[in-house]
Amino acid sequence: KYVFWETQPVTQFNEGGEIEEGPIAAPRAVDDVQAQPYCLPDSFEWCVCNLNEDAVVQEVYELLSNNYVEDDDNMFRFKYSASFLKWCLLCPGHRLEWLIGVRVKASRKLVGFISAIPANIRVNTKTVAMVEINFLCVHKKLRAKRLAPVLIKEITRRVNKCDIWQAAYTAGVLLPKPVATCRYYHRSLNPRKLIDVGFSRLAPRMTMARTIKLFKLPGTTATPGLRECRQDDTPQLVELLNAHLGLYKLAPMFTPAEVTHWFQNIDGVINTFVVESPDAPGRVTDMVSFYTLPSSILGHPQHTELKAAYLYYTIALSVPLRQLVSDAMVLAAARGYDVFNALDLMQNESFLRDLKFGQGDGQLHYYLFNWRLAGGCSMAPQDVGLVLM
Ligand code: YNC
Ligand code: MG
Repeated sequence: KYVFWETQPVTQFNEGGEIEEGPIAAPRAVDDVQAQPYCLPDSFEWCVCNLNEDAVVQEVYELLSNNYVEDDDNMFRFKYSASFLKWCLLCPGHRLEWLIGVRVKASRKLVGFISAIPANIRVNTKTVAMVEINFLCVHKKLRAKRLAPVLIKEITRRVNKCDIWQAAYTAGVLLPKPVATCRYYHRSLNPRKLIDVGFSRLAPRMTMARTIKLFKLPGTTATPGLRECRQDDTPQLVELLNAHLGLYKLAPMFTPAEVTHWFQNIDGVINTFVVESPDAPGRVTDMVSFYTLPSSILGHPQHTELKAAYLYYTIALSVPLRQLVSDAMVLAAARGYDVFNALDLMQNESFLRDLKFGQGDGQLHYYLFNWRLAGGCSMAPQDVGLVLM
């Protein structure tokens, strides 16, 4: 039973029938949104995490490094870097009051966090000004004390105060009610290390040598004209992205400032490559991007970190998507990544098998807050054109 989520404007599991697509809660005025922050237990207080201050980024980084998402077997834990958090959360239109921390009053120690960033997201035919919620985290020693619902209600209040009433978020846990459920796929770049640390296993009747050979990638990329994305590519990328994302039922709509921000090259954070047409210099025809999200390897004597690349947005028009992603993997392997991950959303099914991705365990559920699909239904992974970090 979902004691908290049953009280929230989200699609419930038992819905169905003739219900129309759109907001779940009746519209409200900003002035009717409670002015006071929600109450925390006595020994805690709210804070704004100003990520422009290095000391604060470091605190959020440490909270997440030690307490954020782990796999089901507690072998790995996401380790978002400090520079990644800044890229992700200090995006165009960000508001510092949406980077919410919880501190212990006595010690000032940061023990809780949740974030929102603005995004225009299209669901079927309607484009809605939303926020994306991410990095909900409560310190391990404070679990199961119902702090998470307070964090969620407080960020909802602060977002509502800005006249925004919808949100998108993803989680590994099942909550009422996914708009879609995707799966992660993993492509070994450094199979020996992945097997050593227990991320993958030697397939039956395979030797290490044959496994390494199986996953060996070409030394160079295949696509003529592939190069790092530059800021002056933005106008063309805006057109390409917004046209391409029109194929999906759930997708962001990017402004030029957002394209410049999300599709840049920051070492160890985000990499974006475009194809500049060999026939028409200056004309961009394709793009591929991946972000960097290492995981801590918990309790291994030699290895402490898994370096993972996650496929972000892609547009394949002049070459097959399979080739673009293969080139991205070649570039990632050359940069020392151990594994290349992708979800089965958008058109990714078209390359997963050929490029030797294997299905991961666990699922990634996509959710919308205060927005229901017609009939309370959900969509297929291939209908999802939204990638959250
Ligand atoms: C979760 N991940 O079901 P019920 S993903 C949402 N997202 O409520 P307590 C979650 N809700 O069942 P704990 C959730 N996980 O009674 C649990 N819940 O209805 C629900 N983990 O609260 C849960 N980060 O405080 C239950 O649980 C209630 O101490 C229980 O804290 C939970 O960022 C958590 O996985 C996740 O740090 C903070 O376990 C803690 O366990 C933790 O007793 C490791 O909470 C890190 C982790 C979550 C990553 C993410 C997206 C979050 C989305 C939140 C929902 C946003 C709604 C939209 C708001 C804006 C609206 C506008 C406009
Ligand atoms: Mg708690």
